[in-house]
Amino acid sequence: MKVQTIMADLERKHPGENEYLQAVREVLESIEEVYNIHPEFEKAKIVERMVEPDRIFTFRVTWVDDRGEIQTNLGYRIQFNSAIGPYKGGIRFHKAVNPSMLKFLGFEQTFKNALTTLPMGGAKGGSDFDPVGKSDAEIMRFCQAFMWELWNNIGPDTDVPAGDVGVGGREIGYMYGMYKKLAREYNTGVLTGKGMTWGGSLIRPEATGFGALYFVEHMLAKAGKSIKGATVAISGFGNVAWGAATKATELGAKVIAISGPDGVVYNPEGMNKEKLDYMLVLRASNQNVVAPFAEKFPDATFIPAKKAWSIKCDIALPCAFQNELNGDDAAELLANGTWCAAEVSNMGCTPEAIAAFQNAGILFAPGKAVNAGGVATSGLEMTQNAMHISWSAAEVDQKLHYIMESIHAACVKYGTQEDGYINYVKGANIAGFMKVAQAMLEQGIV
Ligand code: 2IT
Repeated sequence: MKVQTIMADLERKHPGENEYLQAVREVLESIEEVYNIHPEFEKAKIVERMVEPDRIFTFRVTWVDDRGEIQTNLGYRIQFNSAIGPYKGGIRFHKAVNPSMLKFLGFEQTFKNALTTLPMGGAKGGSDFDPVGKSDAEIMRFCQAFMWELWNNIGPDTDVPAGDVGVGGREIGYMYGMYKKLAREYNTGVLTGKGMTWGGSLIRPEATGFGALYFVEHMLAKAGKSIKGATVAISGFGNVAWGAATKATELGAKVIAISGPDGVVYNPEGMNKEKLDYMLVLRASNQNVVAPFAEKFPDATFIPAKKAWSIKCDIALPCAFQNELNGDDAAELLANGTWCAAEVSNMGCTPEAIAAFQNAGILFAPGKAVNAGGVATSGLEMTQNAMHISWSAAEVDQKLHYIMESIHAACVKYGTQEDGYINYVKGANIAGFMKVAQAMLEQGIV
Protein backbone atom coordinates (compact mmCIF):
# COMPACT_ATOMS: atom_id res chain seq x y z
CA MET A 1 0.00 0.00 0.00
CA LYS A 2 1.11 3.51 -0.78
CA VAL A 3 -0.65 5.93 1.57
CA GLN A 4 -0.13 8.86 -0.80
CA THR A 5 -1.76 7.03 -3.73
CA ILE A 6 -4.79 5.97 -1.71
CA MET A 7 -5.18 9.43 -0.19
CA ALA A 8 -4.92 11.12 -3.60
CA ASP A 9 -7.65 8.85 -4.88
CA LEU A 10 -9.90 9.60 -1.87
CA GLU A 11 -9.28 13.34 -2.17
CA ARG A 12 -10.38 13.18 -5.80
CA LYS A 13 -13.51 11.15 -4.96
CA HIS A 14 -14.47 13.11 -1.84
CA PRO A 15 -13.16 16.67 -2.27
CA GLY A 16 -13.51 18.92 0.77
CA GLU A 17 -14.44 16.12 3.20
CA ASN A 18 -11.65 17.29 5.47
CA GLU A 19 -12.48 15.52 8.74
CA TYR A 20 -12.99 12.22 6.94
CA LEU A 21 -9.74 12.55 4.99
CA GLN A 22 -7.87 13.52 8.19
CA ALA A 23 -9.15 10.45 10.08
CA VAL A 24 -8.31 8.07 7.21
CA ARG A 25 -4.83 9.52 6.73
CA GLU A 26 -4.00 9.09 10.43
CA VAL A 27 -4.99 5.43 10.38
CA LEU A 28 -3.26 4.61 7.08
CA GLU A 29 0.00 6.26 8.15
CA SER A 30 -0.07 4.24 11.39
CA ILE A 31 -0.75 0.87 9.80
CA GLU A 32 1.38 1.18 6.64
CA GLU A 33 4.34 -0.81 7.98
CA VAL A 34 2.24 -3.65 9.35
CA TYR A 35 0.02 -3.76 6.28
CA ASN A 36 2.97 -4.09 3.97
CA ILE A 37 4.16 -7.29 5.63
CA HIS A 38 0.73 -8.87 5.04
CA PRO A 39 0.47 -9.49 1.27
CA GLU A 40 -2.88 -11.26 1.81
CA PHE A 41 -4.40 -7.93 2.93
CA GLU A 42 -3.01 -6.17 -0.13
CA LYS A 43 -4.33 -8.90 -2.44
CA ALA A 44 -7.83 -8.66 -0.94
CA LYS A 45 -7.72 -4.84 -1.25
CA ILE A 46 -8.64 -4.57 2.43
CA VAL A 47 -7.71 -0.90 2.80
CA GLU A 48 -9.50 0.21 -0.37
CA ARG A 49 -12.66 -1.50 0.90
CA MET A 50 -12.32 -0.44 4.53
CA VAL A 51 -12.07 3.30 3.89
CA GLU A 52 -15.50 3.50 2.21
CA PRO A 53 -18.72 3.07 4.24
CA ASP A 54 -20.90 0.07 3.40
CA ARG A 55 -23.80 2.47 2.79
CA ILE A 56 -25.13 5.93 3.68
CA PHE A 57 -28.76 6.80 4.28
CA THR A 58 -29.59 10.47 3.73
CA PHE A 59 -33.04 11.78 4.51
CA ARG A 60 -35.10 14.92 5.02
CA VAL A 61 -36.47 15.59 8.50
CA THR A 62 -39.39 18.02 8.58
CA TRP A 63 -40.97 19.12 11.85
CA VAL A 64 -42.98 22.03 13.28
CA ASP A 65 -41.42 24.42 15.83
CA ASP A 66 -43.19 26.06 18.81
CA ARG A 67 -44.23 29.07 16.71
CA GLY A 68 -45.97 26.78 14.24
CA GLU A 69 -43.29 27.26 11.60
CA ILE A 70 -42.18 24.35 9.47
CA GLN A 71 -38.50 23.44 9.76
CA THR A 72 -36.50 21.12 7.54
CA ASN A 73 -33.21 19.47 8.56
CA LEU A 74 -30.98 16.84 7.01
CA GLY A 75 -30.65 13.41 8.62
CA TYR A 76 -28.06 10.68 8.04
CA ARG A 77 -27.08 7.19 9.10
CA ILE A 78 -23.74 5.88 7.91
CA GLN A 79 -23.32 2.12 8.20
CA PHE A 80 -19.58 1.95 7.90
CA ASN A 81 -18.38 -1.58 8.52
CA SER A 82 -20.05 -4.81 9.69
CA ALA A 83 -17.08 -7.19 9.59
CA ILE A 84 -17.07 -7.96 13.32
CA GLY A 85 -20.72 -7.39 14.26
CA PRO A 86 -23.89 -5.35 13.73
CA TYR A 87 -23.45 -1.65 13.03
CA LYS A 88 -23.01 0.33 16.25
CA GLY A 89 -22.39 3.98 16.95
CA GLY A 90 -23.91 7.22 18.15
CA ILE A 91 -26.16 9.90 16.71
CA ARG A 92 -24.96 13.51 16.72
CA PHE A 93 -27.25 16.54 16.65
CA HIS A 94 -25.18 19.64 15.93
CA LYS A 95 -25.55 22.49 13.47
CA ALA A 96 -22.25 21.64 11.75
CA VAL A 97 -23.11 17.98 11.04
CA ASN A 98 -22.42 16.99 7.44
CA PRO A 99 -21.42 13.77 5.62
CA SER A 100 -17.69 14.40 6.15
CA MET A 101 -18.11 14.68 9.91
CA LEU A 102 -20.22 11.53 10.15
CA LYS A 103 -17.92 9.57 7.83
CA PHE A 104 -14.92 10.43 10.01
CA LEU A 105 -16.87 9.39 13.09
CA GLY A 106 -18.11 6.14 11.51
CA PHE A 107 -14.60 5.27 10.34
CA GLU A 108 -13.14 5.90 13.81
CA GLN A 109 -16.00 3.96 15.39
CA THR A 110 -15.12 0.86 13.37
CA PHE A 111 -11.63 0.66 14.92
CA LYS A 112 -12.77 1.78 18.36
CA ASN A 113 -15.44 -0.89 18.49
CA ALA A 114 -12.87 -3.49 17.42
CA LEU A 115 -10.71 -2.45 20.39
CA THR A 116 -13.52 -2.95 22.92
CA THR A 117 -13.18 -6.77 22.71
CA LEU A 118 -16.94 -6.92 21.91
CA PRO A 119 -18.53 -7.92 18.54
CA MET A 120 -19.70 -4.57 17.16
CA GLY A 121 -19.31 -3.06 13.67
CA GLY A 122 -18.99 0.68 13.09
CA ALA A 123 -21.65 3.30 12.31
CA LYS A 124 -22.59 6.91 12.98
CA GLY A 125 -25.58 9.10 12.31
CA GLY A 126 -26.99 12.49 13.02
CA SER A 127 -28.52 15.69 11.84
CA ASP A 128 -27.69 19.36 11.34
CA PHE A 129 -30.51 20.08 13.80
CA ASP A 130 -29.21 22.60 16.38
CA PRO A 131 -30.54 21.75 19.87
CA VAL A 132 -29.32 25.07 21.34
CA GLY A 133 -32.27 27.11 22.62
CA LYS A 134 -34.88 24.50 21.62
CA SER A 135 -37.74 23.66 23.96
CA ASP A 136 -38.34 20.16 25.25
CA ALA A 137 -41.41 19.86 22.98
CA GLU A 138 -39.36 20.87 19.93
CA ILE A 139 -36.66 18.32 20.80
CA MET A 140 -39.35 15.65 21.08
CA ARG A 141 -40.96 16.52 17.75
CA PHE A 142 -37.60 16.56 16.03
CA CYS A 143 -36.54 13.19 17.51
CA GLN A 144 -39.86 11.66 16.43
CA ALA A 145 -39.54 13.02 12.88
CA PHE A 146 -35.94 11.77 12.70
CA MET A 147 -36.95 8.26 13.78
CA TRP A 148 -39.86 8.23 11.33
CA GLU A 149 -37.25 8.04 8.57
CA LEU A 150 -34.63 5.92 10.33
CA TRP A 151 -36.61 3.13 11.97
CA ASN A 152 -36.69 0.76 9.03
CA ASN A 153 -32.91 0.69 8.69
CA ILE A 154 -32.01 -0.16 12.30
CA GLY A 155 -32.65 -3.07 14.65
CA PRO A 156 -31.05 -4.96 17.53
CA ASP A 157 -29.22 -7.34 15.19
CA THR A 158 -28.55 -4.91 12.33
CA ASP A 159 -27.73 -1.41 13.56
CA VAL A 160 -27.90 -0.06 17.13
CA PRO A 161 -27.63 3.74 17.49
CA ALA A 162 -26.83 5.58 20.74
CA GLY A 163 -26.10 9.14 21.84
CA ASP A 164 -23.27 11.48 20.88
CA VAL A 165 -22.91 15.28 20.97
CA GLY A 166 -26.41 16.78 21.41
CA VAL A 167 -28.07 13.40 22.02
CA GLY A 168 -28.46 12.15 25.60
CA GLY A 169 -30.94 10.10 27.59
CA ARG A 170 -33.86 12.43 26.83
CA GLU A 171 -33.37 12.25 23.04
CA ILE A 172 -32.84 8.46 23.12
CA GLY A 173 -36.15 8.21 25.03
CA TYR A 174 -38.09 10.17 22.42
CA MET A 175 -36.50 8.19 19.58
CA TYR A 176 -37.18 4.86 21.27
CA GLY A 177 -40.82 5.79 21.88
CA MET A 178 -41.32 6.56 18.20
CA TYR A 179 -39.37 3.47 17.08
CA LYS A 180 -41.74 1.18 19.00
CA LYS A 181 -44.79 2.90 17.55
CA LEU A 182 -43.58 2.57 13.97
CA ALA A 183 -41.89 -0.83 14.05
CA ARG A 184 -44.33 -2.56 16.43
CA GLU A 185 -41.18 -4.14 17.88
CA TYR A 186 -40.63 -3.98 21.61
CA ASN A 187 -37.03 -5.14 21.70
CA THR A 188 -35.09 -2.70 23.87
CA GLY A 189 -31.82 -3.65 22.15
CA VAL A 190 -32.46 -1.34 19.18
CA LEU A 191 -30.91 1.69 20.95
CA THR A 192 -28.45 2.09 23.81
CA GLY A 193 -28.16 4.81 26.41
CA LYS A 194 -31.75 4.11 27.46
CA GLY A 195 -33.33 5.12 30.78
CA MET A 196 -32.90 2.82 33.76
CA THR A 197 -36.58 1.81 33.89
CA TRP A 198 -36.77 0.68 30.25
CA GLY A 199 -33.66 -1.34 29.46
CA GLY A 200 -30.81 1.06 30.14
CA SER A 201 -27.58 -0.07 31.77
CA LEU A 202 -26.25 1.27 35.03
CA ILE A 203 -22.96 3.13 34.49
CA ARG A 204 -23.70 3.86 30.77
CA PRO A 205 -24.14 7.62 31.43
CA GLU A 206 -20.80 7.72 33.25
CA ALA A 207 -18.99 5.17 31.08
CA THR A 208 -17.21 7.37 28.52
CA GLY A 209 -15.65 9.60 31.17
CA PHE A 210 -15.03 6.82 33.71
CA GLY A 211 -13.47 4.56 31.06
CA ALA A 212 -11.24 7.42 29.92
CA LEU A 213 -9.89 7.90 33.42
CA TYR A 214 -9.32 4.14 33.83
CA PHE A 215 -7.30 4.27 30.61
CA VAL A 216 -5.34 7.31 31.86
CA GLU A 217 -4.64 5.49 35.15
CA HIS A 218 -3.10 2.58 33.21
CA MET A 219 -1.08 4.94 31.05
CA LEU A 220 0.25 6.75 34.10
CA ALA A 221 1.00 3.54 35.99
CA LYS A 222 2.99 2.27 33.01
CA ALA A 223 5.01 5.51 33.09
CA GLY A 224 5.51 5.27 36.86
CA LYS A 225 3.23 8.25 37.55
CA SER A 226 0.07 8.80 39.57
CA ILE A 227 -3.02 10.92 39.01
CA LYS A 228 -3.30 11.74 42.71
CA GLY A 229 -2.75 15.46 43.21
CA ALA A 230 -2.43 16.17 39.48
CA THR A 231 -4.20 19.19 37.99
CA VAL A 232 -6.58 18.42 35.10
CA ALA A 233 -8.01 20.74 32.44
CA ILE A 234 -11.16 19.53 30.73
CA SER A 235 -12.88 21.05 27.71
CA GLY A 236 -16.67 20.95 27.51
CA PHE A 237 -19.23 20.50 30.28
CA GLY A 238 -21.57 17.86 28.82
CA ASN A 239 -22.07 14.20 29.62
CA VAL A 240 -18.53 13.11 28.71
CA ALA A 241 -16.82 16.02 30.50
CA TRP A 242 -18.98 15.36 33.56
CA GLY A 243 -18.03 11.67 33.71
CA ALA A 244 -14.33 12.50 33.31
CA ALA A 245 -14.45 15.27 35.93
CA THR A 246 -16.31 13.01 38.38
CA LYS A 247 -13.84 10.12 38.12
CA ALA A 248 -10.74 12.37 38.04
CA THR A 249 -11.94 14.01 41.27
CA GLU A 250 -12.69 10.63 42.86
CA LEU A 251 -9.16 9.48 42.01
CA GLY A 252 -7.66 12.47 43.81
CA ALA A 253 -6.95 14.81 40.89
CA LYS A 254 -7.96 18.48 40.87
CA VAL A 255 -10.16 19.50 37.91
CA ILE A 256 -9.17 23.13 37.51
CA ALA A 257 -10.87 23.95 34.19
CA ILE A 258 -14.04 23.20 32.25
CA SER A 259 -15.08 25.13 29.15
CA GLY A 260 -17.80 25.94 26.66
CA PRO A 261 -18.10 27.75 23.33
CA ASP A 262 -18.27 31.01 25.34
CA GLY A 263 -14.97 30.57 27.24
CA VAL A 264 -13.27 28.74 30.08
CA VAL A 265 -14.06 28.48 33.79
CA TYR A 266 -10.91 28.50 35.93
CA ASN A 267 -11.68 26.43 39.01
CA PRO A 268 -8.54 26.46 41.19
CA GLU A 269 -10.17 24.70 44.17
CA GLY A 270 -11.23 21.72 42.04
CA MET A 271 -14.63 20.01 41.87
CA ASN A 272 -17.04 18.80 44.56
CA LYS A 273 -20.41 17.03 44.37
CA GLU A 274 -22.39 20.26 44.06
CA LYS A 275 -20.23 21.53 41.21
CA LEU A 276 -20.34 18.20 39.37
CA ASP A 277 -24.15 18.10 39.70
CA TYR A 278 -24.34 21.64 38.36
CA MET A 279 -22.50 20.59 35.18
CA LEU A 280 -25.53 18.38 34.41
CA VAL A 281 -27.90 21.29 35.06
CA LEU A 282 -25.91 23.45 32.64
CA ARG A 283 -25.99 20.74 29.97
CA ALA A 284 -29.75 20.20 30.40
CA SER A 285 -30.42 23.94 30.06
CA ASN A 286 -29.66 23.66 26.31
CA GLN A 287 -28.02 27.10 26.28
CA ASN A 288 -24.50 25.79 25.53
CA VAL A 289 -22.73 28.30 27.80
CA VAL A 290 -20.43 27.60 30.76
CA ALA A 291 -20.26 31.15 32.23
CA PRO A 292 -23.11 30.58 34.79
CA PHE A 293 -20.84 28.06 36.59
CA ALA A 294 -18.64 30.94 37.80
CA GLU A 295 -21.69 32.97 38.89
CA LYS A 296 -22.91 30.07 41.01
CA PHE A 297 -19.51 29.19 42.51
CA PRO A 298 -17.58 32.36 43.47
CA ASP A 299 -14.26 30.49 43.90
CA ALA A 300 -14.31 29.96 40.12
CA THR A 301 -13.59 32.60 37.46
CA PHE A 302 -15.00 32.80 33.94
CA ILE A 303 -12.57 33.90 31.26
CA PRO A 304 -14.45 34.71 28.03
CA ALA A 305 -13.28 33.51 24.61
CA LYS A 306 -10.44 31.41 26.06
CA LYS A 307 -9.98 27.65 25.75
CA ALA A 308 -9.31 25.18 28.57
CA TRP A 309 -5.76 24.86 27.18
CA SER A 310 -4.86 28.36 28.36
CA ILE A 311 -4.95 27.08 31.98
CA LYS A 312 -1.71 25.63 33.37
CA CYS A 313 -2.32 21.91 34.05
CA ASP A 314 -0.58 18.53 34.36
CA ILE A 315 -3.16 16.60 32.33
CA ALA A 316 -5.24 17.89 29.40
CA LEU A 317 -8.48 16.08 28.52
CA PRO A 318 -10.34 17.29 25.43
CA CYS A 319 -13.96 16.20 26.04
CA ALA A 320 -15.99 18.26 23.56
CA PHE A 321 -15.48 18.17 19.78
CA GLN A 322 -13.10 17.19 17.01
CA ASN A 323 -10.02 19.33 16.37
CA GLU A 324 -10.65 21.35 19.53
CA LEU A 325 -6.96 21.30 20.51
CA ASN A 326 -4.62 22.60 17.78
CA GLY A 327 -0.88 23.04 17.36
CA ASP A 328 -0.85 26.43 19.10
CA ASP A 329 -2.83 25.03 22.02
CA ALA A 330 -0.40 22.11 22.31
CA ALA A 331 2.55 24.53 22.34
CA GLU A 332 0.89 26.54 25.13
CA LEU A 333 0.19 23.42 27.19
CA LEU A 334 3.75 22.13 26.74
CA ALA A 335 5.19 25.51 27.72
CA ASN A 336 3.06 25.32 30.88
CA GLY A 337 4.45 21.90 31.78
CA THR A 338 1.60 19.57 30.75
CA TRP A 339 2.90 15.99 30.80
CA CYS A 340 -0.14 13.99 29.67
CA ALA A 341 -2.88 14.58 27.08
CA ALA A 342 -5.65 12.11 26.36
CA GLU A 343 -8.41 12.62 23.79
CA VAL A 344 -11.79 11.87 25.31
CA SER A 345 -13.61 13.51 22.39
CA ASN A 346 -13.30 11.82 19.00
CA MET A 347 -10.24 13.22 17.15
CA GLY A 348 -10.04 16.03 19.71
CA CYS A 349 -6.52 16.99 18.63
CA THR A 350 -5.31 18.18 15.23
CA PRO A 351 -2.41 16.27 13.59
CA GLU A 352 -0.13 19.23 14.48
CA ALA A 353 -1.08 18.96 18.17
CA ILE A 354 -0.48 15.20 18.22
CA ALA A 355 2.93 15.65 16.57
CA ALA A 356 3.84 18.34 19.13
CA PHE A 357 2.95 16.06 22.07
CA GLN A 358 4.74 13.06 20.62
CA ASN A 359 7.85 15.07 19.68
CA ALA A 360 7.97 16.42 23.22
CA GLY A 361 7.84 12.80 24.45
CA ILE A 362 4.85 13.35 26.75
CA LEU A 363 2.08 10.80 27.28
CA PHE A 364 -0.55 11.04 24.57
CA ALA A 365 -3.43 8.70 23.69
CA PRO A 366 -6.10 8.94 20.97
CA GLY A 367 -9.89 9.04 21.34
CA LYS A 368 -10.58 5.66 19.80
CA ALA A 369 -8.74 4.03 22.72
CA VAL A 370 -9.42 6.52 25.52
CA ASN A 371 -13.17 7.01 24.99
CA ALA A 372 -14.04 3.44 23.97
CA GLY A 373 -15.57 2.79 27.39
CA GLY A 374 -18.73 4.56 26.21
CA VAL A 375 -19.50 2.27 23.32
CA ALA A 376 -18.15 -0.72 25.24
CA THR A 377 -20.78 -0.13 27.92
CA SER A 378 -23.35 0.24 25.14
CA GLY A 379 -22.22 -3.25 24.12
CA LEU A 380 -22.81 -4.41 27.70
CA GLU A 381 -26.26 -2.81 27.56
CA MET A 382 -27.00 -4.84 24.40
CA THR A 383 -25.91 -8.02 26.19
CA GLN A 384 -28.19 -7.32 29.15
CA ASN A 385 -31.09 -6.53 26.79
CA ALA A 386 -30.53 -9.76 24.85
CA MET A 387 -30.45 -11.76 28.10
CA HIS A 388 -33.43 -9.84 29.55
CA ILE A 389 -31.56 -9.10 32.76
CA SER A 390 -29.77 -6.16 34.35
CA TRP A 391 -26.43 -6.22 36.05
CA SER A 392 -25.49 -4.24 39.15
CA ALA A 393 -23.45 -1.06 38.81
CA ALA A 394 -20.49 -2.87 40.36
CA GLU A 395 -20.70 -5.65 37.78
CA VAL A 396 -20.83 -3.26 34.82
CA ASP A 397 -18.02 -1.15 36.27
CA GLN A 398 -15.85 -4.20 36.76
CA LYS A 399 -16.37 -5.23 33.11
CA LEU A 400 -15.60 -1.67 32.02
CA HIS A 401 -12.36 -1.82 34.03
CA TYR A 402 -11.38 -5.06 32.32
CA ILE A 403 -12.15 -3.67 28.85
CA MET A 404 -10.13 -0.49 29.38
CA GLU A 405 -7.22 -2.56 30.70
CA SER A 406 -7.41 -4.76 27.58
CA ILE A 407 -7.45 -1.73 25.28
CA HIS A 408 -4.45 -0.28 27.07
CA ALA A 409 -2.59 -3.59 26.78
CA ALA A 410 -3.37 -3.78 23.03
CA CYS A 411 -1.99 -0.24 22.53
CA VAL A 412 1.19 -1.12 24.40
CA LYS A 413 1.58 -4.35 22.41
CA TYR A 414 1.37 -2.65 19.01
CA GLY A 415 2.62 0.83 19.90
CA THR A 416 5.87 0.36 21.86
CA GLN A 417 8.76 1.79 19.86
CA GLU A 418 12.36 0.62 19.91
CA ASP A 419 13.33 3.56 22.12
CA GLY A 420 10.66 2.51 24.65
CA TYR A 421 8.22 5.39 23.91
CA ILE A 422 4.67 4.10 23.62
CA ASN A 423 3.00 5.51 20.52
CA TYR A 424 -0.62 5.00 21.58
CA VAL A 425 -1.92 6.36 18.25
CA LYS A 426 -0.07 3.71 16.33
CA GLY A 427 -0.89 1.03 18.88
CA ALA A 428 -4.64 1.72 18.82
CA ASN A 429 -4.80 1.97 15.05
CA ILE A 430 -2.86 -1.23 14.40
CA ALA A 431 -4.74 -3.24 17.05
CA GLY A 432 -8.14 -2.13 15.73
CA PHE A 433 -7.13 -2.56 12.10
CA MET A 434 -5.74 -6.08 12.51
CA LYS A 435 -9.01 -7.35 13.94
CA VAL A 436 -11.25 -5.78 11.29
CA ALA A 437 -8.88 -6.72 8.44
CA GLN A 438 -8.68 -10.34 9.53
CA ALA A 439 -12.48 -10.57 9.76
CA MET A 440 -12.92 -9.02 6.30
CA LEU A 441 -10.34 -11.37 4.82
CA GLU A 442 -12.06 -14.46 6.21
CA GLN A 443 -15.50 -13.34 4.94
CA GLY A 444 -14.45 -13.11 1.30
CA ILE A 445 -15.11 -10.42 -1.28
CA VAL A 446 -18.39 -8.83 -0.19
O1 2IT B 1 -18.35 8.10 19.91
C1 2IT B 1 -18.86 7.16 20.54
O2 2IT B 1 -18.24 6.12 20.78
C2 2IT B 1 -20.25 7.32 20.98
N1 2IT B 1 -20.84 8.35 20.74
C3 2IT B 1 -20.95 6.19 21.68
C4 2IT B 1 -21.50 5.23 20.69
C5 2IT B 1 -22.32 4.12 21.28
O3 2IT B 1 -22.87 3.35 20.46
O4 2IT B 1 -22.47 4.00 22.49
